[in-house]
Amino acid sequence: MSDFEHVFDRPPEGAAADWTIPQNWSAYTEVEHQTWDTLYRRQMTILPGRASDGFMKGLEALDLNTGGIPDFEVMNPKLQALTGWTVVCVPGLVPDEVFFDHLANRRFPSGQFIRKPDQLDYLQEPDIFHDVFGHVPMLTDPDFAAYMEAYGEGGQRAAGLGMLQNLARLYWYTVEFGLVEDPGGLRIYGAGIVSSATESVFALEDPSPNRLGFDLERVMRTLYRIDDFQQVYFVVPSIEELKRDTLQDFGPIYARLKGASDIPIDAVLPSDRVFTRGTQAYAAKGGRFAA
Ligand code: HBI
Ligand code: FE
Repeated sequence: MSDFEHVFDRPPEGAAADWTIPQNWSAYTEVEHQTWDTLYRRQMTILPGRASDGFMKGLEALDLNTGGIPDFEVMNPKLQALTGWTVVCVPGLVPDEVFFDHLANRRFPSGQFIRKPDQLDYLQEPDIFHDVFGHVPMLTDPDFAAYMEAYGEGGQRAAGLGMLQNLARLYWYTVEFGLVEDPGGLRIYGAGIVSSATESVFALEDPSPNRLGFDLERVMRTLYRIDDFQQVYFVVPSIEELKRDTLQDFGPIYARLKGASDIPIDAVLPSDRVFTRGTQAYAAKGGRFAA
């Protein structure tokens, strides 16, 4: 991650001890506001019928389409009234323990910067569009709100037990890249998907990836990739069930995981509930780096 621009060893100049910085909303340029509007409008042509009911409802409740990058002083009171969550600004990726402490206190850390106009389609670092458009709508759902708080508390504990790698996989395959079975069919709710025009389509419609039923221990053993579309997506029956599955004591699970092997990214196991057995053609051809 050392090639990331927005990553620091300690709070940079101007940041508080908890790594937060002011949003400084009035300093965003016209081009930066236009970048938000472009990305927002593009997702709104793609997400209806693909994003989960919960995400679409949250997006509407937050009213993030008032023109340009949302002002947190306007957005936060709406979010706080719904679930007690607020969004704070950070300079970029923050250390794990700082990240978990914010989540455990129902504060979601968002990047302050927005991508450059030549990075509309892809960047690895979380910017304010990914963090706010992608993550914040689901935080208006009371079950998801409770899950994320518990994740922050669990992160602090997992770090102490040396199990962070396993817990990070849970975050990846739910919060970032999760699918849910809505009454209308399979839908996306993961922030990494809903904030990406191309992955919003790929995750649901491409024949390449596996789509498998969510199983907590299975997910915690599964490798993932950070540089391209996922090769497997996990489907939860509902966000309420995700919350129930994860509000248990992970102690016994961690004890079992210590002796368990990692599961390859493209594996389909006999015990998996298979929604789609993918062809893996996209990854086999070299993914985003294909000639
Ligand atoms: N910092 N700002 C920010 N956003 C993240 O998503 C984030 C982070 N620091 C650490 C982290 N995520 C992950 O390492 C944990 O989910 C394990
Ligand atoms: Fe994210």
